[in-house]
Amino acid sequence: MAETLNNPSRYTITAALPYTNGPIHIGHLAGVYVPADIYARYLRLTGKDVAFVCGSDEHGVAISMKAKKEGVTPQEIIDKYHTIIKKSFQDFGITFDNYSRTSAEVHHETASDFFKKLYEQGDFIEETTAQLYDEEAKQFLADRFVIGTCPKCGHEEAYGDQCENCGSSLNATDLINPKSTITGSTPTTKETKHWFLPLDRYEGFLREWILEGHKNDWKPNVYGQCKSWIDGGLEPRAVTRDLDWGIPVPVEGGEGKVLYVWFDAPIGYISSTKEWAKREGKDWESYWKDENTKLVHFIGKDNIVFHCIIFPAILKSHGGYILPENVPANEFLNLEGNKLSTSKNWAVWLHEYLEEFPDMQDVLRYTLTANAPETKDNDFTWKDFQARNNNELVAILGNFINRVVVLTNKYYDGVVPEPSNFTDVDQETLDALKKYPEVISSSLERYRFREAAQEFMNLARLGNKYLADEEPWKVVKQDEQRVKTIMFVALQIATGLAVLGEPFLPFTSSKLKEILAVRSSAVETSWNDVSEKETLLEADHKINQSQLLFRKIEDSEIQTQLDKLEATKKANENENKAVTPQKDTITFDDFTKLDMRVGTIIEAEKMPKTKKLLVLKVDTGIDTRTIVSGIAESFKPEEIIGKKVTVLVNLAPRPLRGVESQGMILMTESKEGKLVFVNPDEEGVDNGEGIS
Ligand code: B3M
Ligand code: ZN
Repeated sequence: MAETLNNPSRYTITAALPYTNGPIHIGHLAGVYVPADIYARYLRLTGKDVAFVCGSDEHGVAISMKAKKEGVTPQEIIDKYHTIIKKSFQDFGITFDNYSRTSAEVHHETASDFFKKLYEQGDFIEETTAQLYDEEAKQFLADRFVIGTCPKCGHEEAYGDQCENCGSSLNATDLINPKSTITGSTPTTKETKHWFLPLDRYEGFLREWILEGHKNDWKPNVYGQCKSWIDGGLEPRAVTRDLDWGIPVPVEGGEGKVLYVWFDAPIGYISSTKEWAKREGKDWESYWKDENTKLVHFIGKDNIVFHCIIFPAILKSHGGYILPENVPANEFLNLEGNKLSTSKNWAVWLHEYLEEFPDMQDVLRYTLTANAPETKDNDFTWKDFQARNNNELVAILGNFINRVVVLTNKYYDGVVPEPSNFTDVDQETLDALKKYPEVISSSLERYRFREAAQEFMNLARLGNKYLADEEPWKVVKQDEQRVKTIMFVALQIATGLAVLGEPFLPFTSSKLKEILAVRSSAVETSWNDVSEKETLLEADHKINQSQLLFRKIEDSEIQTQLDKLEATKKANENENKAVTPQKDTITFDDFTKLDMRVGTIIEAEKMPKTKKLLVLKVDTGIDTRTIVSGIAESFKPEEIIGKKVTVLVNLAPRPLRGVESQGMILMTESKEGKLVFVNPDEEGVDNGEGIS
């Protein structure tokens, strides 16, 4: 029994349900989906019974806001992004057993049933309280409909339910200086009834289960966050909302209200499992109610409170469900030094990557794993992406496989040669190969995916070094028998790489199995076989021709991506550039008082001892007059002589540094902050012409 508990054979693996308010980007992949998929693939390879479930999170304010912004219905938004997200996951090789959506009937039913059960058990507090209200939009403000300063960390853009900066879970009324994100106005309050989950009642349970039970096996960042919430005092949390998008509150008095998205979304894991089990003829309950099943939630750090505190409290309250064994939340991935942002388009979008780098899923997967934000926030850079590809995948793994396959075909027509006596080095190399499954497993089982990927690459390094030291291409001239042994050993490593590489580089592993012609027998070559089987690839087995596993990535391809980001940055800057508010209205008479003429600059020189001023002589058509203009940082005097300009001629003269300025030249500013003339520089416009 103890053994089954520590080493269960059934796993329920969940990956955070992405909001369907935008496509998937590399931050989502690195934080959640790549590690979850590596883990699920690994478990399957070791013969475990796995349900790897996910789906679209289609409720909540994130969706309503996106719909408002695009001027369409929430349904249109979720349909659009659900399709994009589902397809990009598929094309990227994420092997969910089921990808559902929270708008599915099975989910509405499951979530409603959960709510009803807790309601009937008296597990909620029903209370009428004052909630933030936007008078203009005639709407209660919760969650992402309101931002304000986080009372815990001072972050100025905390949401009504959560601060993404410090991870705190908040009530909208906790926010300092709240602002409606719908109208920008400052909310008032209005009374409304809601159901609250009294988290304070779960403190004892949470302390024992997490603080005592998972001190050593949960990641320090996850454990630490949980500890600080529990120690900080848990408070009741509203689990219903006054919104029109979501799952209707299924109890009396709930009309016009919906379930809080974070009440229904985690239940989506259960609904997704139900959907899958029904399709596959399995029993969903064994994946959620059997004490021997291990439940693991893969999430990003901003979701910790919901998965470690709120959802477990709901499961516990309901009764009969298992609790997560682990919640290996990751930190955040940045992009080229800046926070990833869907709204600012600061991202590498998965569906775009797949188009721009076709058949290169594994390269992104590998880069995101090798540089995963496991213990701290990390940065994705295109240069690092290129280096990981060119220096590791191409130069180490690709190079080794290519040498083995090309030489085997060249020397033996692709037939695995019969080895003779193994030297010490051969034996050590074969022994080292046999250790890899355990080494990599040990990292994976502690959720150290970067380390695991590095160990995998070390096996390729071992192969490379072995070939470089043994030099079969040289030895072949003197000792053909010896070369057979060398190639035999190298082919064992290649096969080991094909099997152990599957979780990290599934597309490559599959190609490699094809090259080694072990596609069907590889089913039998399981993870553990790599250490247990005497021989992975028998003599006489015939392999296929080499295929390109990885190609070099050129500097120009990286530059294209950097240029794309640069353009995004520019576009964001322009958008953010504050436009000066319009001045007070003037009458038409006010306007006609301005006498503006076309003029030509005929002389220009710098005003001595100043940085900004030029002294100009301007032919205004009326006269030639002196105008002092603060444009010296944008123009050299000689550049502007002969230029046609617009001049305000009836401005009262004023002395500037002792020179009387008799008018003003109209200027504006370019995007880059350079002054430019408001310029009537057209053929045939005479000086003195009025502007009206
Ligand atoms: N929809 C993901 C997010 O915070 C959120 C996860 C739900 S998991 C149940 O972006
Ligand atoms: Zn905060």
